[in-house]
Amino acid sequence: MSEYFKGIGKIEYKGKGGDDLSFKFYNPEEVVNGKSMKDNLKFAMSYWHTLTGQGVDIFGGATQDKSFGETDPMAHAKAKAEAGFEFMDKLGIEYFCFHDRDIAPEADTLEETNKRLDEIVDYIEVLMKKYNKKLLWGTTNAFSNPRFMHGAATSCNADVFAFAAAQIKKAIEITTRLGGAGYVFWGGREGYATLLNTKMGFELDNLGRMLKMARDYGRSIGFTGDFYIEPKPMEPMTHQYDYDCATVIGFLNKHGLEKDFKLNVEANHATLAGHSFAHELRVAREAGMLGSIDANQGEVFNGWDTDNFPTNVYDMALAMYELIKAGGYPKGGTNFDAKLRRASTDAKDLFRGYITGMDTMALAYKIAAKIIEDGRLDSFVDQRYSSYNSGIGKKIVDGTATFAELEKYALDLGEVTTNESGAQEYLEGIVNSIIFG
Ligand code: XLS
Ligand code: CA
Ligand code: CA
Repeated sequence: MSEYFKGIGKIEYKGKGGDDLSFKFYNPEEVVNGKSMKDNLKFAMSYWHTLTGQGVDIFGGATQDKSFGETDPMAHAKAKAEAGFEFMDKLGIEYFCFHDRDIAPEADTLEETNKRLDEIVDYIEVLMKKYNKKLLWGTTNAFSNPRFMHGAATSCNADVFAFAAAQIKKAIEITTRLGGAGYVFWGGREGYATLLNTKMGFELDNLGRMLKMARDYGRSIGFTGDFYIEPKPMEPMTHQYDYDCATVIGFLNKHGLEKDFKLNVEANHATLAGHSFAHELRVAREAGMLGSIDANQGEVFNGWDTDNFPTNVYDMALAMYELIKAGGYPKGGTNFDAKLRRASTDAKDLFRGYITGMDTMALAYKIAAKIIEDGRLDSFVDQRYSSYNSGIGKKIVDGTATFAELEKYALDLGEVTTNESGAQEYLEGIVNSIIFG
């Protein structure tokens, strides 16, 4: 087997003085919250950006070569897999995530495409054993091929729905075969371009039908992992149905999918929806549905999905606070759905991107752990709601208070005399002193 990333050895933790090809803050064996950082963060490589993305944008072609020295489609698929496992091995990343079409290219017929998948899955299985790597989640690319121009499960064309179902069935089979801990549904083109041609309610019901069939089939073949929906508000469609966490949770509850599905929350999609990443994670956590994370960040002033490697430690610390408060990942992990900038063409850049991302996540996680250990934020919040611990507040929470009783209470009170400060600036100061103190 050839070495694809020549001249780059295993990336080690060297601390603050380390060079660009070492971890400065991520020490895999460091124990925080009773677990190693490796197990707290459960890093995953995204097959698509890492091994497939070539720096293409709508104004120009490839700037990064991902041929791995091969031109034949299946030889290329194998070389890609080899390069991917070498990359994970060198970075000490334990997990990976893929779309079916990332690992093997489509052929002329579905039957032939499925044969290609079987062939590459056989090979990936060998590599997983050799390098001791695990599949965090699998998914289906039911959005790139022109047949999905109107969507997949939400297409107006029943033949497309059937085709998407066949593709999802196969992708769940290979995910199960590779011991995947999760299966993601990102609604690639599940949305609309214009309401003028769209039966929205009908499309949403069809999406529910597809997910129920997927769940039932997955369980019937022994898939015990979590299913995830990954919210995103727009792009490629004008409006995507899985807009944000709150929307998706409502949808899952309506369709009886809430026991099998959790959320795969992506940072860049949160900001596209006009939310902070921490907000989206809070929504998921409060619903008991925080499953997995796609770690990245958007360019602050751009309204599209730029999938940069995460560098904003402050925002990520508030996000990691939500993860720790949720009790960590149930079965998920931290997938770098992140890509190099188009002009980052040095052979080392891919490693540098991951290293910076992993260091950012580690710093953020450790800060979040300190905020929780410090306890001032938690005790402030507990105190802020303490009027619900006794008296009329307790009756409201217990569900025993009636409108008549509350009216009498208010009349007796005459006016609300105490309302304490929300003290936002005090709390922001605490966070800063923990980060920089
Ligand atoms: C695209 C999504 C996609 C999902 C997997 O915006 O982030 O990459 O994570 O289909
Ligand atoms: Ca994603
Ligand atoms: Ca994205």
